[in-house]
Amino acid sequence: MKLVIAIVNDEDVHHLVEDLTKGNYRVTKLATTGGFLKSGNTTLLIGVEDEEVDKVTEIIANNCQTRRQMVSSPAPMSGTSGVFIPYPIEVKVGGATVFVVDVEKYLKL
Ligand code: 2BA
Repeated sequence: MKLVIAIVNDEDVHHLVEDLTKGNYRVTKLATTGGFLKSGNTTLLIGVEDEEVDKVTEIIANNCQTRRQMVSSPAPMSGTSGVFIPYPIEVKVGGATVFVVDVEKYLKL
């Protein structure tokens, strides 16, 4: 058995969870925050049999879009002044960041 951990954009979650539950997959949804943008995203935990992993990642890929987001980043004004000025940088976020890990035990007690 595998645990699929998918970090996705909040805007994609609704349709994604709908498609996963339609496919009879069990999903746990966690409200999370990205360390870089410090804005909300959603982490889904999906426990599946090994042979289902490809189907689950396909559903995730079909529902998650890549987005470009502007973020304000501090930069030193001069090397030694210690003064920082913010400047905008563009980052590409998603579609989804997915980890697939082995499950040692799956218990329902
Ligand atoms: P954030 O950490 O808020 O990152 C949002 C986006 O900012 C990232 O998109 C990436 O394009 C950019 N980014 C992140 N760290 C950066 C850095 N040090 N320098 C320049 N750009 C940087 P994604 O890669 O699609 O990641 C989306 C979210 O997925 C992340 O939100 C984080 O919550 C999670 N994530 C991504 N990779 C991860 C990893 N290896 N471990 C744990 N969480 C991860």
